[in-house]
Amino acid sequence: MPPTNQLSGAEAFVRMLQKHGVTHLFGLCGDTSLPLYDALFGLDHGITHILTRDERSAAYMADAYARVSGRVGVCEGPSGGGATYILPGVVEANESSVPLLAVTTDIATTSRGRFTLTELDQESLIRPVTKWNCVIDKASAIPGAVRQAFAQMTGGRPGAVHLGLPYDVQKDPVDEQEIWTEPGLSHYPPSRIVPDESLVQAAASRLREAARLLFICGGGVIIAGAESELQRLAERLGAPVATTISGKGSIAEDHPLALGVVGSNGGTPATRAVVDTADLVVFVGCRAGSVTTERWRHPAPGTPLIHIDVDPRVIGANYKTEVGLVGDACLSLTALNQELDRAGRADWGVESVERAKREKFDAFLALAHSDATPIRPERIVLELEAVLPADAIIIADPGTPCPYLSAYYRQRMAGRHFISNRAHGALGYSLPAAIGASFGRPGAKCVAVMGDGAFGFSVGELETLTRLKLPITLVVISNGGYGWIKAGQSTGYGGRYFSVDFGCSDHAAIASAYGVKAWRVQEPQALRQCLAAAIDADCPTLVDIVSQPLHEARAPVSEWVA
Ligand SMILES: Cc1ncc(C[n+]2csc(CCOP(=O)(O)OP(=O)(O)O)c2C)c(N)n1
Repeated sequence: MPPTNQLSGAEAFVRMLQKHGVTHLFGLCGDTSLPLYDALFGLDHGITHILTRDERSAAYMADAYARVSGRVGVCEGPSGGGATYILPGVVEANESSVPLLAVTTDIATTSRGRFTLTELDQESLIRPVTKWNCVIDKASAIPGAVRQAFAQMTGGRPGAVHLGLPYDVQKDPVDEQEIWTEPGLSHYPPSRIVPDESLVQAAASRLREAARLLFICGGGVIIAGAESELQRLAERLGAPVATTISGKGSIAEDHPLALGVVGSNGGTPATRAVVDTADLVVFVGCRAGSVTTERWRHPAPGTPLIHIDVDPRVIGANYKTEVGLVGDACLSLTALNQELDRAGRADWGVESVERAKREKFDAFLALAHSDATPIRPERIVLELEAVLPADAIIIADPGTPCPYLSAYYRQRMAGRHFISNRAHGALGYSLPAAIGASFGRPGAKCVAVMGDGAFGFSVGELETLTRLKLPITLVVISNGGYGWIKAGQSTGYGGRYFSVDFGCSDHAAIASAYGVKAWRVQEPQALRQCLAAAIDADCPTLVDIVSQPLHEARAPVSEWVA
């Protein structure tokens, strides 16, 4: 035992998390984590540990927790398999600009190179998927490494970091006086980057000239809390506001200038037409990636462009840019609002949005009111929208949920109320993410919508859900196969279906066996009542919906390959 003015490495680590305002830790135990768990057991730290059934889930929970709370998400797992299993969540957070701290414990430094069970170069494994990464080789370096980790993950473009804690390092002593922090790093952004004034003026003068200006907003607007400044600027200029999937919530979608999601996943011909008509596009907090731009075709190359992003690498990566503003989205939009005074051409913005929305939703509603079986995905979105409160948080897995909810679920409040894992789109995100989100925003109704393929990836966490008694609702869109890929084989490969169908399971029965209150719905007329009952219940619920397969549906998808 270390003397009284000293802590063990594991205790020092826990104290450093506590000092940085960490209140939730998602993770799964292992041999190399025993000192860490003992420190969590012994100290009075106020951190709630959420035991998961898979490290991947722990990382997804921490990711969603961070997305909805504006705080750092923290997850942990043991050496070897724990590190390899935690990795999918680390990469998703890092690429989605989410501040996530992944902690892995490790074999003792003295056991390296001796065929020790679980030995793995965890630092090398995780390096490509993090902003910063370090396996701490001596206990005295723990406080400094934790400070560095928080600065790195919250500074500039937020992202993921990894800290490795070898077994012996967790037991070695650390001087208590080293336990201190820089203030303000538990939230993001902790400090903001101001855009260059002369570039703000250049951008403002281009905005003044444009007749058909369009904003395309990515996740950066919500991360920066720039929703009000965006709305002010759009109203001032009379410009439509389109979003990426991650940017859904940059503006309330019932606003007359809110165009909705554009791109190959969730965009429709009507929304694309507005993108194609613009004579100046402003990307805000948006990487202008393959899905948003339908592989860099909409906007067409050569369209005059302004790009605002906190990450200089993004600007000019995909499009020739007239003015690039490197800076925080909120400060950049505020600066533009201060620079501009004219009232805009509201007619182009409001009229083009109105026309596009009418065309899009007329087509949608014709299908959504259909009583056909198996139940159409359009009907599911309509009924879900009808029963959900405006402040609900919806998390959409890839497959049917992502394009349908992106396109047709009208998010009535600005802010983070919709999440989809758009960096890698790995299946099985939504269930654990809903658990993380419910801790990140207590009291909000969290709903995970997944295909039956995605359900199979995350089913183990049904036990976590019942253990924690969280009033989360899961919706399974069940079509007996990997529908998205089958649709790709239908449209691009002559309907030569190969190894995309699996058996139909009764997901309601599975959920019931775990103690989740569940319904199986085959008739469209029964859907609203079941969804309403599930949403209202004060316990975990699941609604299993036998649905039209994606390759037979009219999905708002222009390309099945990103
Ligand atoms: C981990 C992972 N493996 C493979 C894929 C490729 N993929 C994208 S969508 C999809 C099918 C999804 O099936 P399901 O969850 O049942 O939803 P559906 O498309 O049928 O609505 C697959 C396999 C993926 N996104 N993630």
